[in-house]
Amino acid sequence: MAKWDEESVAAELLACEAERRDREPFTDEWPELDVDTGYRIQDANLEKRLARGEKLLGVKLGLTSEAKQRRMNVHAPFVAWVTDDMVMAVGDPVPQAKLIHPRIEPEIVFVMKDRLEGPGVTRESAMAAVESVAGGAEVIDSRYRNFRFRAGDVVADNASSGAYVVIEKTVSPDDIDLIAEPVEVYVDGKLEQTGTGADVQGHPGEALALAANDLARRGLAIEPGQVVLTGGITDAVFAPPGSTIEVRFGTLGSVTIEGG
Ligand code: 0L1
Ligand code: MG
Repeated sequence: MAKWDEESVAAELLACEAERRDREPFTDEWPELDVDTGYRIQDANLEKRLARGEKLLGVKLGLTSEAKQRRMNVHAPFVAWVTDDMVMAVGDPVPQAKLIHPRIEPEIVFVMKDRLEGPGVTRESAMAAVESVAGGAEVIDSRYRNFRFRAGDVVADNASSGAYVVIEKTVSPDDIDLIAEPVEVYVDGKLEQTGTGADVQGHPGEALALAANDLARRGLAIEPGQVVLTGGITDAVFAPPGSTIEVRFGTLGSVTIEGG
């Protein structure tokens, strides 16, 4: 008999998060934990987050860039949830007390004007539903030791969610070249990562379309007012206590995050 099932994996992931405890991936012991099973676990834990009072704010994509896929050795993008419990204000340090081994990655963020429901969403129809664009940074964390996981594990773990910050400056989607938009990530003043919006599926709007089409497989949609984090543009950098991480976009502004 398998040691793990959907209910016990869901409970263990929330316990690891609460106790700041990492573990080996479930797929080592339960290889049947595939992406579809991972989504059922992810959704079950979203229900638990909402039942304990968190508010659903939107969607985040994972592994939409080649840099992230290569680093994590998982070669398909996926979607997950963001809640108000994950929000950082500009100027907030990394919430080390809540996280196990935080890493920071730059993200292009959309705020939605219209409901976006797949299937059949294209980059163009996705972008037509966007109210505004902002730069941001995600502080990812993983309940898996050394961020070692397979696709089903990381989908179940809400795509390594931790925290995120959105830079206050917003632009209309018509006023920015999202393919060319550059970003640099500095660690303690040293340039560590560079990328452009094109690194996210060729255009972050492709990632948005992908999210809507993927959610439709579960009968879900992206709602007006929700945020969408389109996925790390570059590989993530570690953010230990004492470090200073700066994410600097070309036109979308910059944010400095202290490791705490
Ligand atoms: O731990 C990870 O890197 C998986 C989540 C990926 C998040 C992203 O690509 O934005
Ligand atoms: Mg991310």
